[in-house]
Amino acid sequence: MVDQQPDNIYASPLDRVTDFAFDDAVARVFPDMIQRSVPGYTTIIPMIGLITERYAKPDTNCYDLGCSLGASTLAMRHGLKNTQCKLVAIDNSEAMIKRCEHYIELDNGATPVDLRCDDIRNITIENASVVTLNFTLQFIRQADRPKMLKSIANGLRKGGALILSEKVHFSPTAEQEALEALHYDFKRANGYSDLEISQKRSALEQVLIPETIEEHKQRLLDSGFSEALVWYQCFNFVSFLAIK
Ligand code: GEK
Repeated sequence: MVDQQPDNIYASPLDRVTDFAFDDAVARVFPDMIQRSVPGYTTIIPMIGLITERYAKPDTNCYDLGCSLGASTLAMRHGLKNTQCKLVAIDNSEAMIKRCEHYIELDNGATPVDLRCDDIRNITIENASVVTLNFTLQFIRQADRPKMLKSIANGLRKGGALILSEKVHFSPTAEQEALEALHYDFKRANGYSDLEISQKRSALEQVLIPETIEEHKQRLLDSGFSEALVWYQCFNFVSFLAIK
C-alpha cells in the first residue's frame, strides 16, 4: 500500500509562501492535488492510453517525461499491449520516483517500465514512437524548452507522436480572465478555499510559466514536428498532439 493523503498543504495561512517544489509532502498528496487542480486531468490520462495505442510501433521506445507517480506511464503501458516496446519513465523528484515504483509494482501491465530519477533535459531520446510530456514542460525554464522539444523530435521516428499537456495563457485579456476565473471556480467546486487558491498561486508564480497555444504550436513546428494540433482543452488547460 502507498499512503495517499488529501491535499491541505496550503489550507492554513503561511508566514511566507515559498516556491512550489515536488518534495515528499507534495508526492504524498499528489493524486488528490492534481485531480482537484487540473481541469480535464482525469479525461486526459485514459486518452494518453488510447493515443499510445494508435501511435506506438513494435520494437520502439516510448517515454513518459516528468512521470510523477506514473498515472500517464500506466496509461501508456496499457496502450502498448503486445508491441514489444520499451517504456521509459523519468522524473527528477526522488520522492515521486520512490512512490511511483510502488504504483508500477501494483499494476498488472506486461510491458516492463524503466523508471529513472533524472532531469529530462539530460536524457537521450532514441528510436521513439510515443513521447508524453503531461504537464511537465511548463516547469522547465523557458530558455531550455526549444532544446528539449528538438531532442524529442530528433529521437522520434517519422510518424511518431508527442502528447504535450500544458496550462496555457491567452493574450486577449478577456479570454485570459474568463478562463482563469473558471479554473478557480473548478478548484472551489473541488473544495479548495480562497486562501488555498491564492497561496498555491503565489507558490507557483515563478515555477510554472505558461505560454500561449500559438507559441506552443509554432515552437513544435520549429522543432521538427510536421503537425501540431490541440486534441483537448478545458478552460486554460490544453493537450497538444504533435506528429513528426
Ligand atoms: C501525470 N505527468 O500525472 N526533469 C524531470 N522531471 C521534472 C523536471 C525535470 N527537469 N521538471 C519537473 N519535473 C504527470 C504529472 S507533474 C504536473 C506531471 C503538475 C517533474 C516534477 O518532479 C513533477 O513530478 C512533474 O514533472 C510535473 O500525468 O504537478 O502539474
